[in-house]
Amino acid sequence: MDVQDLLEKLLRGDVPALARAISIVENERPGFETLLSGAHRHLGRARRIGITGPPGAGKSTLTERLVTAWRSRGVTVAVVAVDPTSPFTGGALLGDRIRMEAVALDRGVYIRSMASRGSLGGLATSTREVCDLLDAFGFDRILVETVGVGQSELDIARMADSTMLVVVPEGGDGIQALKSGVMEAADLLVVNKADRPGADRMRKELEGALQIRRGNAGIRVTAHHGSLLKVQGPPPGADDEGWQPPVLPTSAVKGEGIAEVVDALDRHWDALTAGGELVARRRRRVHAMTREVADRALRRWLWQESDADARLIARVDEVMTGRTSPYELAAELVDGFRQASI
Ligand SMILES: Nc1nc2c(ncn2[C@@H]2O[C@H](COP(=O)(O)OP(=O)(O)OP(=O)(O)O)[C@@H](O)[C@H]2O)c(=O)[nH]1
Ligand SMILES: [Mg+2]
Repeated sequence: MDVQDLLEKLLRGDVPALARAISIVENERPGFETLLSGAHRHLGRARRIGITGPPGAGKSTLTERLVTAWRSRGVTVAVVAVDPTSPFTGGALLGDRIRMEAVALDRGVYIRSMASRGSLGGLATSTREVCDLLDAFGFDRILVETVGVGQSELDIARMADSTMLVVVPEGGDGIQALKSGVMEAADLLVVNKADRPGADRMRKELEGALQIRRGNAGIRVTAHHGSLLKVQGPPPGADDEGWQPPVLPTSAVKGEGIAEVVDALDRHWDALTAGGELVARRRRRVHAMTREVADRALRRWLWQESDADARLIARVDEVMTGRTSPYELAAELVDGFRQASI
């Protein structure tokens, strides 16, 4: 398989080539880094949006609504559904839901599921790399949905330009999110299932928490419109980036509050580009990404190409009989390579 040929097809908008490239990257098959390297100078057009939140918060339903809203504005969208807890590529979580809808035959929409299959680079890296291919292909928006509010979801959220945290009125998700630090990474907070009781209380709770975080209570200006809250533009200079995360109520099942989310994402994008934060974020991404690629190359070399594993296997008995510990042995192995590389 000619990687260069595949890349050219992908850049021309060939969907089967895209699907093939994604599976090569996902499975880290030979040539995948050459492919990504070639795609790299075609990146930067797509806006990447991460959607995270506890299981069942309505992320997929919201995603579907956002896709429909963007498509009606002529914007193309790729959706990557990531399940960090599943060792299998799910598909059922999000893919089936959207595939059943009107967007199924729309060439402006592409849907892909991902799961942690024990790749060397880890799920966050693979997800970012699949997003790179979708960006190079030419999608206007890339939505990445991840289930949960833990560290692995956070890692995935960090590769987005805009990160959305979706919570529900019940269960004190807002506070949980705060503790896990996801709220720190959120540019938009969505209280979905606002058709249920408690949405307004949750919204206030989250706004209060955001204000405490910033230490500048009372700045936000908001107004009620029916059952849903409309959020005004952020006051300039409200924080370092000139951006205050809005708290947006939605009812994804009813399709309410969706236009407000689309608007808030556009405003966030404007704030990112106007303040130079987009370049700063993307610079951090390139830094993190290069470290990941180097990490993966080191691990590959250490365990697949060097004789480290053979040397380790030969000495496991020394640990078993108590002559050394795994820590001493690992330090010796690393020291050996360090000496050899100087
Ligand atoms: N009442 C109400 N139910 C909703 C709303 N949005 C989604 N749901 C329902 O909540 C359930 C979960 O929705 P999903 O969109 O699958 O949620 P999710 O966050 O993607 O779920 P996971 O990916 O499994 O974590 C479904 O039964 C939806 O119909 C809403 O706004 N209001
Ligand atoms: Mg889902």
